[in-house]
Amino acid sequence: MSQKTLVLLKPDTIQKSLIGTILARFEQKGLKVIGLKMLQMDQSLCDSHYSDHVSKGFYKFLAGFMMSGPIVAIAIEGHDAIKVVRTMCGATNPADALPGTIRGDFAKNIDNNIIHSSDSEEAGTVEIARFFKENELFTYGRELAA
Ligand code: FUP
Repeated sequence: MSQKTLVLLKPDTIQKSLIGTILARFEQKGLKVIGLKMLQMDQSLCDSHYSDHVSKGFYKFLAGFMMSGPIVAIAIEGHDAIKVVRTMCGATNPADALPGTIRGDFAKNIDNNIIHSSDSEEAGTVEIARFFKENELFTYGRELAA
């Protein structure tokens, strides 16, 4: 089943010059990039994106990290994209993330864990709409890749 998911490359990804390396993994997997932008989160965008976490003890630190520098938002489409992308990202805590996963290979600790991806199809829809206007999302074929 084709699904859409939102990926955020967090400020540590940009600072470690890993944008291309991580984006390439998704392209090489055959997933389709349907939206792509660089931005810096503000408090209100961060609060809505992490609405499940705003009351938690770690939130202030998480929000400070997420707003500390530019991020890259990627809307991705593909077969079972929610599960495929989350599997590629690895466990939330990089200490638990397997080698070969993005967090397993590149992330330092849970405070700086490189990447976000939507955890359900519903979240994917809501999160993509939060970061992209309709005219920033694209539908296209792959005839030229043949
Ligand atoms: P994920 O779905 O993998 O992004 O993980 P969560 O939604 O559970 O957590 C979102 C972010 O909160 C994580 F990327 C890191 C941060 N977090 C902490 O800093 N401490 C925690 O105990 C749990 C999450």
